[in-house]
Amino acid sequence: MRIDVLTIFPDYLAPLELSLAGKAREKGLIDVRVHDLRAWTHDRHRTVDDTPYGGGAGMVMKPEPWGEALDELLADGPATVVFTTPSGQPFTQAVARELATRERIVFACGRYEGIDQRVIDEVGSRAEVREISLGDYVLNGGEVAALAVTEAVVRLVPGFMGNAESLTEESHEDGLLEYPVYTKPASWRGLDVPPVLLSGDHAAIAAWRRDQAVRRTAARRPDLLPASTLLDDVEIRPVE
Ligand code: 6GU
Repeated sequence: MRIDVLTIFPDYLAPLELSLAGKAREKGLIDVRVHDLRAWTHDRHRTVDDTPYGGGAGMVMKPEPWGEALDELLADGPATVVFTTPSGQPFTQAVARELATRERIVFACGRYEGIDQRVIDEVGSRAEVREISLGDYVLNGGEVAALAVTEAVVRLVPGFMGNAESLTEESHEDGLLEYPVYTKPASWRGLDVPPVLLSGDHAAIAAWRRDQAVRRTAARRPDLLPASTLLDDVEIRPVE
């Protein structure tokens, strides 16, 4: 998978060299290229923004540098173009799974009050476009969102994770939050690990974990429960 990131703060994307994405890069599974949008400006001040038509606070990102940058990156072949914006579709594990199937993703990181709408409309006429938000809060720019989306997507690329089971047995993959986890020692500061986990009874452990996952989801994220296809006869009451 090739990932290009267009931003006016290329240093912000340095973490892509580290950690999970860095490992995928070393293994040759992903090819990440970060580009400074200002490389596609032509004036002395390398201007990327201007005042909004119609008035109002803040600045809008000018269309020309975006148009030329996207022309150049899309000339290498088809790609899904992801605009990171607080007015986008909420990013979820389902969106991550979909993006993980793509050969190429180009992230366009917006700053200020956003990018001139014609950029999104025009690239939409020649490439698959997604507008994605990290959640219902405001960041200064889309760079952190591009990092988060990249990390969530890259770990789903086949061959990336050593243990394929840990991909399916975690929060959100089955529509539920993950059950609580414990490790040694069995007793710590007077707190004991739930005895069922020490019982060796694998069916009982699976049933307990599922029950805990449903309780946690009901208490913290009740909005997720109708989407789960796995709901059966677990009684829903608050997590103690
Ligand atoms: Cl993708 N960008 C900005 N600027 N703010 C956000 C966001 C993105 N997602 C949540 N808040």
